[in-house]
Amino acid sequence: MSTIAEGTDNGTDTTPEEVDVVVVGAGFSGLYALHRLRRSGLSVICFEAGDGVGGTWYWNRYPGARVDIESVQYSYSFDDQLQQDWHWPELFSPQEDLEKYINHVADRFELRPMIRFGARVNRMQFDEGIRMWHVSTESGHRVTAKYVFAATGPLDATNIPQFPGLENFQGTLVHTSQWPREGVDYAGRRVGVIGTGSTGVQVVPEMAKDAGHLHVFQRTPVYTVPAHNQPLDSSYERDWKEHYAERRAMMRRHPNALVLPMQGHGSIFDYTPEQRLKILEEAWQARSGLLFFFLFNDVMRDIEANDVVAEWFRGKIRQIVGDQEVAEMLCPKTYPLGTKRLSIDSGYYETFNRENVTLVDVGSNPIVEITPAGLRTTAEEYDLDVLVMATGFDAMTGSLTRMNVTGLGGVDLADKWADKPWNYLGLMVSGFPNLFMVHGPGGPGVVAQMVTQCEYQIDWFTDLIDHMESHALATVDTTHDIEAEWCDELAEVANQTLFPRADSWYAGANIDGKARSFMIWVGGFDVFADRCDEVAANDYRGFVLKP
Ligand code: N01
Repeated sequence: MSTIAEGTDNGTDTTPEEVDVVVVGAGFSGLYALHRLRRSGLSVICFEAGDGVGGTWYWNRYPGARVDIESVQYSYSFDDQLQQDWHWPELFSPQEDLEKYINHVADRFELRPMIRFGARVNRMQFDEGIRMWHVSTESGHRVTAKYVFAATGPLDATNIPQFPGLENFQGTLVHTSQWPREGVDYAGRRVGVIGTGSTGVQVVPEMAKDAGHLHVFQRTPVYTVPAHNQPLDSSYERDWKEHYAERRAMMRRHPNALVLPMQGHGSIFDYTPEQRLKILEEAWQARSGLLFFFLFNDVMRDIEANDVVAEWFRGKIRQIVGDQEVAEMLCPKTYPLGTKRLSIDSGYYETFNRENVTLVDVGSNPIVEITPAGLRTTAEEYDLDVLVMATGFDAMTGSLTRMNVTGLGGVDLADKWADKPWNYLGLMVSGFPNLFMVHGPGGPGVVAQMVTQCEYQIDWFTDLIDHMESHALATVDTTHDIEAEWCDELAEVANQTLFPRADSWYAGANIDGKARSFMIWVGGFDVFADRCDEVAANDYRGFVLKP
C-alpha cells in the first residue's frame, strides 16, 4: 500500500493521481473516515465542496441552528482523550460550537492536509478495466482510487421549490443551508420564512427577535417540544466524563444510539388518563425533548396510542398560543406524531404571540408565485425584503444522484434509483463496487444519533477493506437479489410502525417527481449494527468479494 496522500489544500498540484481511497465530504463522517483509514495505512484524499470542515454544521449556519441531541452524546467516541478534554458550553450546542469542535478535531488529528477544499465532486465513474474509480471535481481534480467513501450526508442536497418568478425577487433570497458566512441583514426588515420543519422551527424564533415583521408561510404544522437548552452543568459534564466508556457502550445497544432517561413505560393504555398526563407533563418539562418518541412503546405503532399523545400535544399548543385561531393553525392534524422528524425548539409556539409575527396558511392558500416585491398566495400578496427558504433537502439520495455516479455497464446511479433507492444494509448498491455509503438510504439515517452511527459504519467499512487487502481482493459488490430482500425487509419493518403514514422526506415525498419509497431502517440502530456484525462474521454474507 502506498503512503498517505498529503499536500496543501489550495490547488491540484499536490493531489496525487492515484490513492487507495477517496472520501467525499469533510463532515463528521468524512473526518472520522480520514482518521480511521490513515490508521489502516491507506493513502487517502478527501474532496470537500465547502471551504471548511463540518458538513451539515458548516453549511447550516442560519440563526438558531442547533443540534437536537445533547452534545455530550452527539460527539466522537473514538478518542477518549478528546472526549475528556473537550468542553461543551451548552447542553445542545449551537452551530458555531459544533463548527469549533469539528475544526479542533481536524487540527488535533492533523486531517486538514488530506482535504481539498472548494472541490465539489461532479463525476465518479467505475472503470471496469482497472477496477478502480475515477473521481473528478468541479475545480479540476482527477484522481483514481480503489475505494470511495461517500460521506456526503443524508441532508446535503438543497431543495429549493421552483416557484414561478423566483428569479425576479428583488430582495435577499436565501436557503437556510446556504446561509452566508457574513450573515444576512434582516434587522427591522420585512422577512418571510417558507417552511416549518426542524429548520423553520429553529430559525423562526431567532429571526422574530430582530425582524421588523416576520411572516411564516406554513404548509404543514409541525410537532415540536421545548429543548430547555441551558449552559452545561459542570457536575453533569463530570458525570458523563467519568462514565463515557459505559455510556458509549449503551448507545451501541440503543435503537436510536442514545442514552435517555424516562424510557420504558410500556403501553400508554396501561395508565389511567391522570397517570399519562403526569408522565407526559414530566417529559415536556424534562430537558431531552426527543423523549416523546420513547415514553411509551406503542406510540409509534398504534394509531390510537399516538392519538392520545398527539391530542395532549395539541392541548399544549392551545395553552401556549394566545390567539386560538392561530393556535388551531399550528396544530398538526394530518399525520401521526413522530412520523415526521420531531423537532425541538427554543420558544417556537411562543413566537406566534409576538406582535411582529404572522402565520400564513399556505396549505389552504398555496404560494402561486414569487414576485419582485415578495410573494403571492391564492389569497393575498406579501411584500418582503428578505425571503428565507427553510424548505429542506432532497434527502438521503440527492447528494449521491447529483454527483454523476456511474457503475458497472455505465449504469447511472440516478437511473438505478429511479423507482427505489436499492441498497444492501444502506451500505452498498449492487453494480457499484467498492463504493461505500455512510448514512446511505436503507440505513438508520436520522432516526438514530448520527455520530455514533458514522463511527460504527466507518469502522465496519475499514475492517472490510483490511480484510480485502489482506486477502488480495480487488472488489466488493452486492447483488440485486440481496438488495431487493433488504429493501423488502426494511419496508416490512416500517409498515409495522406509523412512519409510512406521513408524506415525509423519509419516503421522498417532499420532492416533486421523486419515487415514493420509505428509505430509513426504523428497526433500530442496535438491530442494524448486530446485523452488520453478523454479516461480517459470516464472510461478509450477501456481499460478493472478488480477487
Ligand atoms: O426540512 P423539512 P428541514 N411550499 O423537509 C416546507 C434535520 N434537521 O430543513 O411539510 C410551502 O423537514 C415543508 O412543508 P411540508 C432533521 O432531520 C435537524 O426543516 O412539505 N412549503 C416543510 O415545512 C430534519 O427532519 C436539526 O408541507 C414548502 C419545510 O418546507 C431535516 O434536517 C435542525 C414547500 C421543509 O421541512 C430537514 O429539516 C434542522 C412549498 N413548495 C434540520 N416545499 C437539528 O438537529 C417545502 N415546504 C435540530
